[in-house]
Amino acid sequence: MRKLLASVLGIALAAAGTFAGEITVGFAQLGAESMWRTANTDSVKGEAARRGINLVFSDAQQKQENQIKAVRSFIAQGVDVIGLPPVVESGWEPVLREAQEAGIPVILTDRRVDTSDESLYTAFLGSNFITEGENAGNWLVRELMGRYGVVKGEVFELVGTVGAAPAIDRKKGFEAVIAKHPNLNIVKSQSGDFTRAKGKEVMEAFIKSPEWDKAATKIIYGHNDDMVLGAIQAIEEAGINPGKECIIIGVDAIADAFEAIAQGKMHCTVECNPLLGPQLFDMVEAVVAGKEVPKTVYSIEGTYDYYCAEALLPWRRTLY
Ligand code: GYE
Repeated sequence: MRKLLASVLGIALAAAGTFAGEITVGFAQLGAESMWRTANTDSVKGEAARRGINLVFSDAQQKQENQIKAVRSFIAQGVDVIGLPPVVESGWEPVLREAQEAGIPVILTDRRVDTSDESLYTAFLGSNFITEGENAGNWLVRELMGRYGVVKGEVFELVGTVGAAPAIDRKKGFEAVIAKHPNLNIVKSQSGDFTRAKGKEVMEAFIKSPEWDKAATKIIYGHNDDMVLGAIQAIEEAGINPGKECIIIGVDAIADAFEAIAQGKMHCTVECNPLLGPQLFDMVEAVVAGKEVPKTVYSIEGTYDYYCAEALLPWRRTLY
């Protein structure tokens, strides 16, 4: 009955073209670990406010248990829709089932969950992280060919949060590309948990490793720009010139990465779009109105390097 009323009301409101004050969305944000995340939070909060949607927002500080608690409290409050960017891929089935039993649709944003039961969520909205990893790998192969005429080098990989979809898939996509080149290999790989501070720490350890000394072509591939920017600090503090002595690739395309590239300290960033608010609330309104929504919506994303970073920086500063 509640659902029927909600959908009748939803259709009426949709016909009226406004949901102001009528929809409550619980958004279980995963943390505030990176500039990507801050931009994502601003996009979600800003768009909810613009549409007059009641947003119940929580920040799980990168802990799955906190996110699960937040989802349970949204269920108890009886929100209309839950938005969930799951910090890691596994372990979501019980709480998603609870939401399903309560009749509350869950829209996954940004990161996927690992489940064989797709009925546990309504839709996924975000990036294809495998494609992003491939974009990083393809840029690198072209760069090496252009510079040296051979595809050869040693990769130091700064991995994202262990068990997180973007860490798993950015590695997978990148590895699939470089696997075709026997002289291009990952020689060190460690998690920096998507933060600047940990990226710096991990890079300090990389620089002290025997692999670093042995590497003829030093390549740093970070699963996000924040870790890479932390790594660049470590590299500079060690008296190494990041722009001249390394090849450095990040993911996200935050404005600070464009700036680092423009300054000649970094070489490439693969785009990952955090501005998901408008699409998320389009989907929320459609779901509340009882309309069908696509199961998966991927963002369209590019790759940027030193050919364009400086020219694009002012525009990127207006984005994220
Ligand atoms: O790339 C990283 C953030 O899940 C796509 O999480 C997101 C990633 C993003 O911490 O900066």
